[in-house]
Amino acid sequence: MKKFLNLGLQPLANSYITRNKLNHKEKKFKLIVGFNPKNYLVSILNTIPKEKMFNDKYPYKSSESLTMKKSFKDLSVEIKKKFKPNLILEIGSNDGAFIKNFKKNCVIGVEPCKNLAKITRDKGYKTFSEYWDVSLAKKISKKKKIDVIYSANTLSHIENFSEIFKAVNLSLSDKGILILEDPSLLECIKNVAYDQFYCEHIYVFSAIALKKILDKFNFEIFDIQNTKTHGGSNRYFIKRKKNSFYKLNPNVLKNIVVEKKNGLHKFSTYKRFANKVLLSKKRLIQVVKKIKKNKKRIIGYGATAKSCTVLNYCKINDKQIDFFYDTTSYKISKFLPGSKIEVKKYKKLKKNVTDYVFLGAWNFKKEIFKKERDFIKSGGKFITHIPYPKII
Ligand code: DWN
Repeated sequence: MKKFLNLGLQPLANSYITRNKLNHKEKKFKLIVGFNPKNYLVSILNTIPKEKMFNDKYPYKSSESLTMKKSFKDLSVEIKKKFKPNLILEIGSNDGAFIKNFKKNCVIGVEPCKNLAKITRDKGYKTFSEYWDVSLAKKISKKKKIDVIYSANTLSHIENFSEIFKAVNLSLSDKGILILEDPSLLECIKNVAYDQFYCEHIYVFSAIALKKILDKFNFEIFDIQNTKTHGGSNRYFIKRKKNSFYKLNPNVLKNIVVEKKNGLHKFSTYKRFANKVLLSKKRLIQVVKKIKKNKKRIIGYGATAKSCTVLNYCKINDKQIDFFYDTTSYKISKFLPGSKIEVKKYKKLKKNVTDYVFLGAWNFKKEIFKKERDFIKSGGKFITHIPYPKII
């Protein structure tokens, strides 16, 4: 593993602090990112035990954004039409944004965060509140095999691939397929989106890396869709190698060629990225400093896990950003880890409240700008660091 980026000491990204614990010392961990020239994997070097992050108080809910709800709905329509599955399973079903698009008797959720699993179970969806592994796969697929396994923004959080793919192989029907969706490394590099790296994101995948991993477990990618969600993601359609039912789509080779053209197989690409990250940090600090010099207020929008990386790396705290607005009930009245900026219940933006808004949820820029068009019309400004720090 060759290190290329040091994002400093970081707290756990989703460990929002309650007011009574504000003065407690937070645990921080080195956030260093590396590249493996053998299998092209880009990953963080110090991993945190999963139980410390995905527990009974996990604060992130996929259904907080219309963009994600629509994306999951559209995909469910496509899956029903193309693959006509009798049984679907989602690994990391979160609050049910995907599974709710299927009939209750043909979908299963797997969600280790108990507070989230309870949401879907209470709505009548079969949900296993466990980590996806071989023993769970055996239990679930004993009587009936699964036709489609879907997993969005989850494989990037799991260190041990071997357990995952063994469990997938055990539970899929003969023609069964796996669909994986995660942020695209190519988009991350192009957008200097260094905030895709935090404790939960052990990996940011490229197609060339995933291909090598899958090869080891006798799986292969037969189609790739490039989606706009989470700042640019890849949706990989995967089958067992021996399954000849699905033809190889030319998109697979196209993606591989583009990734190689952009140097994702070379360490020098990541060194260049690290230099751009350093420039991004310097520029964001300058932008914020200038606004504060003019005695203007800044608030944040979308208390994301990604913001945790940016704020802690750039050493921006409650002296610069007064508070964050967020719609997620679990985050409200708590404080962002490290920077200790308060999260307040979302209210429509008003120019008399703030002049500048730091876009923590930059991946939902389109949705947020639509919602806040009155603020923008009245002269309100956003600060974004993607692809480079600027005021918009
Ligand atoms: O992989 C992960 C992704 C999918 O979700 C997890 N490890 C954790 C989490 O990362 P994140 O916090 O960076 O994700 P989002 O989806 O960028 O978070 C958006 C945040 O912004 C949520 O807290 C909801 C909030 N929000 C809001 O307050 N108003 C979002 C929208 C669209 C809004 O209008």
